[in-house]
Amino acid sequence: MSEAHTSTPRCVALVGPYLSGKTTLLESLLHVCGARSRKGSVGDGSSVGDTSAEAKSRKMGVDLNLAHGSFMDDEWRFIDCPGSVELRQDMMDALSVADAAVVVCEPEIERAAVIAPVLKYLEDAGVPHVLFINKMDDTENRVRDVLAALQAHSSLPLVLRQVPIRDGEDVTGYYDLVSERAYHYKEGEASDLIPLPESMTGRAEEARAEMLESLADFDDALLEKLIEETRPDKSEVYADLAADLSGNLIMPVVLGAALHDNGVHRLLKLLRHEVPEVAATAERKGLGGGGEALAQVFKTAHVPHVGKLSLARVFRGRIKDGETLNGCRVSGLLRLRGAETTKLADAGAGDLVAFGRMEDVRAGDVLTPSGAKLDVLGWPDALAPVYAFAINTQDRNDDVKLSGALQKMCEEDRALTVAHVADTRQMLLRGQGEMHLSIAFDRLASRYGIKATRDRPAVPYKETIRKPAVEHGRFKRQTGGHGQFGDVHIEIRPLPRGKGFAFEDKIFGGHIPRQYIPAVEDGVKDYLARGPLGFPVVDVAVTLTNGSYHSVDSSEAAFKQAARIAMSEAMPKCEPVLLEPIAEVRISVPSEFTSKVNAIVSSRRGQLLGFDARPGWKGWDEVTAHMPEAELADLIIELRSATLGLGTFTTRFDHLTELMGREAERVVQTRGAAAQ
Ligand SMILES: Nc1nc2c(ncn2[C@@H]2O[C@H](COP(=O)(O)OP(=O)(O)OP(=O)(O)O)[C@@H](O)[C@H]2O)c(=O)[nH]1
Ligand SMILES: [Mg+2]
Repeated sequence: MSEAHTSTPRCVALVGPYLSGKTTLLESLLHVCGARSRKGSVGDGSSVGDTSAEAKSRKMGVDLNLAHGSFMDDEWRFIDCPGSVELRQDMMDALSVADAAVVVCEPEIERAAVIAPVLKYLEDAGVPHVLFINKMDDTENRVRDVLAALQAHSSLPLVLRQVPIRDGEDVTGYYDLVSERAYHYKEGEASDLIPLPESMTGRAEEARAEMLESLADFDDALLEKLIEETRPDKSEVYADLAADLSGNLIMPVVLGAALHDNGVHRLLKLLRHEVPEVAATAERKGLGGGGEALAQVFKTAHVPHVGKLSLARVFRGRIKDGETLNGCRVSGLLRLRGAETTKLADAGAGDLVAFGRMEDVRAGDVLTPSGAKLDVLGWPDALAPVYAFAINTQDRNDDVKLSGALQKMCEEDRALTVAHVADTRQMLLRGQGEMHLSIAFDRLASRYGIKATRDRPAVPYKETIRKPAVEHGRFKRQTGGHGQFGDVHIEIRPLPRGKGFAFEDKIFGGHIPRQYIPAVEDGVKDYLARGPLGFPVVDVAVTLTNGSYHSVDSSEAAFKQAARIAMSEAMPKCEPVLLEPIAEVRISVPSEFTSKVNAIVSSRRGQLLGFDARPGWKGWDEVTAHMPEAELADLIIELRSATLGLGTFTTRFDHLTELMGREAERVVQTRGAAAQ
């Protein structure tokens, strides 16, 4: 058991900011693992990942890319995650089954903050993570400056493992601070061992001392050696590095250029020695070692011609094709590599597989042969939506097809939800941003052949009244045979904001028989669904004060009609006024952007309520404001463009407020009574 590696496959997720080079790194990892004879590229569309039409047309990752390889007899499973903030859900879900993450970032200083959300998520989820600073072939920035900028966004100390060797401005190799060896990069191959250039010895020693000091913070024996100026054994340093990564005490940092395979061999070696095994990951997630076979599903994919696939990690035991898990049969056990699939007879602990046609299984489910309920593994919450489209079919005959397709797409992507809004009679597709929803929209066409249209979501305005009124409504019809007769006197008065609707019956002496009174209330409510301005009416009280009936002709329907008549006569005289929904919005941004947020809030008719440090986020603020819902539809777009894509917000309905003047006129003209 003292061996640094075992034969169980380990799983690493590639995460990090948008376009930092994760899919390129996957390609390079597979190349170094010998899993691809020719290395592909995202540039010409020949990579293992990003093969879908939606990924190719956008030149970005839109899905999880799974792949596998072996390096020095160790089995690896890779999950390359899309970097866009709008596609974070996939990353979060994939991380819940990974043994570790490689955070891929660019060697940037001004935009270093783009790494913050990923690091914060990894820290909160407790996933061990290594930082790979990519694109070292294309930078003049000094590594120590890049590191200082990145450190501001990590709670864990960044522990630099290599220093770059430069020829002029070009990075041509690196010095490994643990093995104390220098290497020269070689395109497509492992680097050559070279002597450390003399000019670098000072910097190398300094960086090595810094690394050891960071490790000594967690190892008293090492600290003593450093104080006594004894050189620690390499094996001791390696052991510390492995323990500190697994224990989420440090974030080791390596350098490279995935495009040229630079530093990738070294990265794999680091992973080989330091990434925890699946048993340790299971333990980290609260799962004991013994017991029956167990897998957790982290993603559902509906693949044309294949059907539903449940992507899962086996945490324990061995699972066979055809076996029953949670009462559902595994019909097809597959290994995925990009868009390719390979059939397997069985899969053991550590493996990353796809179970075929388990219709009742959802992402997050923990599967076992006995189906025992286990919630120890944990599962991230679905992200709350920040953007929506109202969606419709161009051809009404596609309506059933549309709801079937959306159901599948929402199952595949938990950050995507569909809701029918009764007030506005719209079907809303909600998600993480314009691009997230556009991808879904494109898929409706490319996968399901559905042409849909999209609109802005309508704001659910309401209306109320400012003055009371009394009214008499009579419905009388004589059309041969049975007639119809209902007669009511009502009083209408405004209620305070937020009180909704109240109905009171003050009939005495049987002027209207009891059985007709609910019909009067129904008639009033019917009317209130669309007031004089064209919107649902709220905050009114209606009192039935008097009336009369006919022993033969009166009916529930007649009283309902009489009530409607009384309401439609009275309400326009009650000074109807439009009510606009106001939300409480909490906007989170790095504090350097707080003043920009204040300006955005004011320009959108918002009222600032205050700002504070964002709980648990170093260097971030949370601004709270009341903002009209009408101003929130594209808030995320403006917010992201003002904050390097980092700003986010949550919102919840707070209250309704009167809307008057030009804006109210415009709403009534375009959406209300005048428009219908
Ligand atoms: N110069 C240079 N360019 C690179 C390197 N690695 C990746 N790139 C380029 O960076 C761009 C993005 O690469 P991807 O691999 O698609 O990045 P990604 O992180 O997977 O992107 P998303 O999944 O969309 O977040 C491409 O144009 C790559 O060619 C590198 O090491 N050096
Ligand atoms: Mg990618």
